[in-house]
Amino acid sequence: MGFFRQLSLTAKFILGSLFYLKYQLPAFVYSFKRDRTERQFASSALPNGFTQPGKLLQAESSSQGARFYFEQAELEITFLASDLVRIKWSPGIAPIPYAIAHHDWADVETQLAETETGWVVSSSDLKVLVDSSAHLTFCNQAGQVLREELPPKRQGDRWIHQARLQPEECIYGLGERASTLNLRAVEDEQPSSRSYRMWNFDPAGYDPGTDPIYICIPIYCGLHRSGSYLTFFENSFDAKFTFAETATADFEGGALQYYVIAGDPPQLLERYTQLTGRSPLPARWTLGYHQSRWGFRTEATIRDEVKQFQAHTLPLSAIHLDIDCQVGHRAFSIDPKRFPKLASFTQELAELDVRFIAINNPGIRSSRESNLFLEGQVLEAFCTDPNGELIVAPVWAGRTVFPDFTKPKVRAWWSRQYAYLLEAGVNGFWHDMNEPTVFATWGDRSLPKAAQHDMEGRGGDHREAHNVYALLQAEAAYQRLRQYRPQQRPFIVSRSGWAGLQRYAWVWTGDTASSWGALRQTIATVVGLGLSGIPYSGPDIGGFQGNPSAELYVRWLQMATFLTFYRTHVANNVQPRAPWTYGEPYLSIIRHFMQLRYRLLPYLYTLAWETSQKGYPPVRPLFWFSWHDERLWAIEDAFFLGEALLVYPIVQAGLRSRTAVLPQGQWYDFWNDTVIEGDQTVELAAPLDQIPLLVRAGSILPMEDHDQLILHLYPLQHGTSEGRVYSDAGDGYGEWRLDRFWMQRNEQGLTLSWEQQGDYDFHYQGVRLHIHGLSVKQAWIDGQPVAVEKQQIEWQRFGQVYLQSEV
Ligand code: NBV
Repeated sequence: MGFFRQLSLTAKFILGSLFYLKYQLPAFVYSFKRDRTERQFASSALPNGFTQPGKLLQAESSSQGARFYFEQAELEITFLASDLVRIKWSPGIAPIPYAIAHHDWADVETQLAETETGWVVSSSDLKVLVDSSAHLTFCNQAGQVLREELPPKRQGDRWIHQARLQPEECIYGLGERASTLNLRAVEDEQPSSRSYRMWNFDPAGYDPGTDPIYICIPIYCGLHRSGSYLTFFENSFDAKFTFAETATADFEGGALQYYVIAGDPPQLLERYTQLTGRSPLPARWTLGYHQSRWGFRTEATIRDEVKQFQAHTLPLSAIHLDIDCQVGHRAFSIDPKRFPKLASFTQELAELDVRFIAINNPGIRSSRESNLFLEGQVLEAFCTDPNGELIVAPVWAGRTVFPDFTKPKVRAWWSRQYAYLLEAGVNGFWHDMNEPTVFATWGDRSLPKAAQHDMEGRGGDHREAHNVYALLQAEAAYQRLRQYRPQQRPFIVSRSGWAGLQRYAWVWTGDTASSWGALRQTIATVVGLGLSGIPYSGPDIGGFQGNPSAELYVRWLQMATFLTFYRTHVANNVQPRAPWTYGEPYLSIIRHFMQLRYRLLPYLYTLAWETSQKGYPPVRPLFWFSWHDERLWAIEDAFFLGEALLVYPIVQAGLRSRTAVLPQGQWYDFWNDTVIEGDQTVELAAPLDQIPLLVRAGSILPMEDHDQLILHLYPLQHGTSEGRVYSDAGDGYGEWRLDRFWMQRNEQGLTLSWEQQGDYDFHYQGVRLHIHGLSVKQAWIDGQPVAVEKQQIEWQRFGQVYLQSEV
């Protein structure tokens, strides 16, 4: 590194440290105050000993289930669907249904019958056995045990729930975790104990193993030899989940109300997202590449950055602006000195097909100079302690107060503030620091647990509101964006959240290190988020805090090409990072992958549409399609993108090949069409300009090139398979179309037929078929012979294609 570059980095580092000094004293003072508030309003000490439900006194059937009266507790079992049951233990404060999106379930036929040891409540798909001392056993219809629960315990407000796990059982989910994909660690073939906290938290930079991080959701999927199930605890209080021989969920307060779903992994996610809501279809541009940096201070810097994309022939869909575009880091501000003509600037970017995304933190500067503060005061919008004193804490904008998003009036007021930025052409919002996070020298970096919240009028405190804070902020923003821009699909990226966040926002994985370990970690984190109902996520490519080597950046970007959120972002005290930072040969490799991403947009968009219909995450674990294959349960350095693509990223320095455990079936090497038999472990090449990428035999992979739709056909040896392409205007809520293709392969050749649904016009000029794995001798389209060149056929629309293969 040159002397001047080194000097400028050192100067930056010193300035950066001075900048942080400014926050240190307030952080120190706040930590004292927070502790004092906690002490002053501490809830009464927990009683000694636990209460258990005791003996069963009575059972009665109820609509869709049954009610059980134990000596010390009541249990209500309600089937919402034949494979989804809600379990409610009382006493306890009932949750406000923030997570729940669906309330009108169709009737389910259920039966209550007495057994030798207790009772069984059953539907056509699921049985719940309740014994006389409050053990619950969940079985599928074949009678196989999916889950066995011990009698829950209660101590004061605290509920402790325990379920026995099968020895081989794997556990996935809990929202966003910097953990192994299987959250239940197995050491020397024995499950060892692992705990996770349910408290959204900004770790201020993290490495694999850090817990908790920004999005904690009390949901997990259990997978074992007899099947799989999903459990979601509808309780937003702080909790500790421990997985050892049992799965223990220990909640600081609230009710013990939870849901159990039975089925294979796709069914679990489909049902869970019916309950908590599905991600709406995002605008098509959101699936392109996003460039971000903590350090885009001026219009000129951004203009220059966008020019560089053009100069390097790199595609770009959005630019993200961090807090340094604001006036004193204040919410909803953009500095007019540095962005003097915001509306014409966003227009200039729009003409280049680049969207402008603005950051926003939830805290509002506590100052009589701030209108937002004054308005909020009038509305009693901010969180207070139980004596009604405002909670003021240091964050980026200085002394900050926090809107209480659990109050409907506050959500309405807060969300109106998005209007003028939308008017100025801002296309999306990035919600940061919304755990909520404050600066503290020790202890929790958030509001005191005693902070008061409206909780939709019923009252409550931060113990319950903390984890839903960002969810409600996202909800407020989403609804308002829908209202103000009815013809544009909202784009919100949120750092924190809870169950149901998928209805409103995407997420990024926060302040990761720039290390190979963090790159590898991203896979388990993103897949785990998907299994927790959150389908759109991605890391800061190259990591947030640090300067990755060129190789690390290239490998990271290659992997992220196959994740949903594709964004480079970087901290302000390290080297700025963009696709061209490392020069050649890296730039060409990066360009190739970015262009591949854009060519894959029909595939990605169709997956996004499927997500909106079914709730399946586009990025899936290896066991998704073959959950009975135990070899796949703990693989955490590979993933599926949809059904067709199997991605084996390179997550170690210097590696130029890697082993890959293949699920059953046949696989085509994306780069050279070699057909590989599944159900084995193979070594795949990974020169720096490639990562192992396989295509499932039977896939019809839609890609595009300018105005042409390209269907890559990867036929099975024998049999029929289907492919789909969803399209619409790319934004808004107008017409759509679904093109469905059937591919049938036999000894003589291959037939491809096309069926079209929906009213949106087919917008491609033509279709190119690219045939892999079969050498074509002759081809006919709707009975007419056509030319085949280099395994490709170009045509407009067709009903049926017949391809005769060389013998
Ligand atoms: O706004 C600055 C950063 C942002 O760049 C990053 O992506 C967030 O995760 N932000 C955190 C606040 C400060 C981090 C030290």
